Amino acid sequence: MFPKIIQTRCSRLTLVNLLACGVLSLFTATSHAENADLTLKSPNASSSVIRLNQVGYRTRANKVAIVLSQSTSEFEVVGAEGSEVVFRGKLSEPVVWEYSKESVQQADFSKLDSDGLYRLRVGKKLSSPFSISDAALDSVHEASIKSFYLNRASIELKTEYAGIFARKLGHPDTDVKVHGSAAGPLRETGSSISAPRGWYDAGDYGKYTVNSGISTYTMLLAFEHFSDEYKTLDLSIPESSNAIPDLLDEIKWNLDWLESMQDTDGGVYHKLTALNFSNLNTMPDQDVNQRWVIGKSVTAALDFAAVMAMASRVMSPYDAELDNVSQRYRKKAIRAYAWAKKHPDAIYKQPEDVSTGAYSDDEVSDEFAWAAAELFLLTKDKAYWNDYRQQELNLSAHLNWGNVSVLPLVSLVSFGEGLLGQNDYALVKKQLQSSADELLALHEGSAYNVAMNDGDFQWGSNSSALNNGLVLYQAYLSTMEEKYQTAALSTLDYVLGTNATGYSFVTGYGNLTPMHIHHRPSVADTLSIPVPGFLAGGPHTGRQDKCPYDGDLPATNYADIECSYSTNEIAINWNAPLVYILGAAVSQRD
Ligand code: 9MR
Ligand code: 9MR
Repeated sequence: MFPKIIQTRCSRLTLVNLLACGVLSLFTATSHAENADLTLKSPNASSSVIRLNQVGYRTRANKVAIVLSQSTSEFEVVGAEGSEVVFRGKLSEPVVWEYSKESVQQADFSKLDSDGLYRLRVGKKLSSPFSISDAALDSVHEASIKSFYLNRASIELKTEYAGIFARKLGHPDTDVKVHGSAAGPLRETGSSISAPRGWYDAGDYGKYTVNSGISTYTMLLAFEHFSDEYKTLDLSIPESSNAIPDLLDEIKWNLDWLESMQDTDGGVYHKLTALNFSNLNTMPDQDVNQRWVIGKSVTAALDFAAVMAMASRVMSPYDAELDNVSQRYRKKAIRAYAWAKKHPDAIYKQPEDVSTGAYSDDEVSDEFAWAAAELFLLTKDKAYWNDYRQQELNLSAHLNWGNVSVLPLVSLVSFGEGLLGQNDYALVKKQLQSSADELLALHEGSAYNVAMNDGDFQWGSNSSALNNGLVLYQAYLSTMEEKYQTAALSTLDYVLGTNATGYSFVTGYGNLTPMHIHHRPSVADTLSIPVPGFLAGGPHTGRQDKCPYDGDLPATNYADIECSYSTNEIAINWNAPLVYILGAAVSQRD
């Protein structure tokens, strides 16, 4: 019999259900752990010895748990109630993971492919329950996308779509003032523009062009790579009944805003925020501070150009419904790129009267390469290709908002076959493959089965893991070699519980999951649970927020407290690769 597991009820969701499911899974799993007559009494005691994907494994997926070294060399998988043994295996040799200083062993139960609800047992220690089922990730996948809707600016979230997370409209952004740092001849300091919609960046209410760029691109890439899944996915958002796939509708909410960030000269505002962060305990509608467009930077222009070019390609099949949107995006992309070429030194500098996020980056060759590659793919104009080839890229730097070197390769390999000459295509493919091979080596050498290095344990470390997964997945798409898929999807297991903190980092999903994210609506609403589907930033030792922490190592320095914006905030550029990897996982076919 299929055990009582929430994923069965949540597998094919209406979105109202989804919101209930996000909440329910939080409590159902916890009560399993508490009620079962087992060695472990508290819901998180398992995390002290056995770490695994608390949300679940798809039936034929790779399944590896991490066990703190034990005196026995064997493990078992048992039914969730603790009785029958369904699988026996040997633990790997103990190895110390440098990032948590623990000696750990791997328990590989990939061969167990009968659906059910189970626990892992090592000696007398039992893990929290986990499911094996092809529907295991459906709910978290949909929630990871729905979280973008739940972080929309300029819209009331109605109960019909948002369930208990309904809230009033905040930040209409129809009267945004031009800051001195962003003024030009046609738009003077203090003049007003309208720039509504978009997603809030994170736990704050700012809208930042650079970070929006990589996030929107990643979502568009997910749509392109997993379109079979996304053409029919119903997210229960206000646009669900139109002719556009819901994921594209959601992305377009942000593109609508992004478009309006372009100045009349083609340059692009760096961000749209108040001068300072609002108090944490503030709902969107309560934050009525004046909002400003601030700065015009080369990175904003280039990221804007890259995303508008990509969006122009992806949206073009829907031009009839969307008022020829692809032509508009195309023109905007071309103009932003031309502005960037004229202003290569326009590095964003935070004005003295502003203290919101900076997203400043003075290494712009990667952004130039990315925008040039996207514009080449869109327009087929060789001038962009020549520009692309002039940039020197540091391909061993891992993907994040400030380093997008690998993105032009991802796009050129995915969409450039036939357009690039054979030799050029072979070259970009080889470069992408060698980035993936470096990550594969990290994965294979990792005691925790995750492709992460020192640099990845930074602000938003969970997204570093998933971005590495995204790059690994590109090698799978171009070679169809399973090892890349396995390594890519392991990053998902990592964020869903197979990590040294014992947390499943997606709100609402898992046995032990963040309850106190640094996210204004989650703090300020009257609910005791956070808004679901968000990925917490994750551990690293930066401690920029000066909050109290238990762990002090790269992989353990994490605290589920509101204070901790450096480890427990959420952000669109962290959720976007979560969506991508979940999209990859749910699209996995035999
Ligand atoms: O809430 C802000 C968060 O969204 C940012 O990521 C973070 C870093 O820029 O800053 C947070 O705001 C804090 C500010 O920097 C310092 N004073 C306390 C604020 C949190 O309430
Ligand atoms: O993700 C950003 C991280 O790389 C930076 O070190 C940090 C401080 O500048 O800012 C992070 O981004 C935050 C942004 O500045 C404001 N919105 C919330 C973002 C996530 O914490």
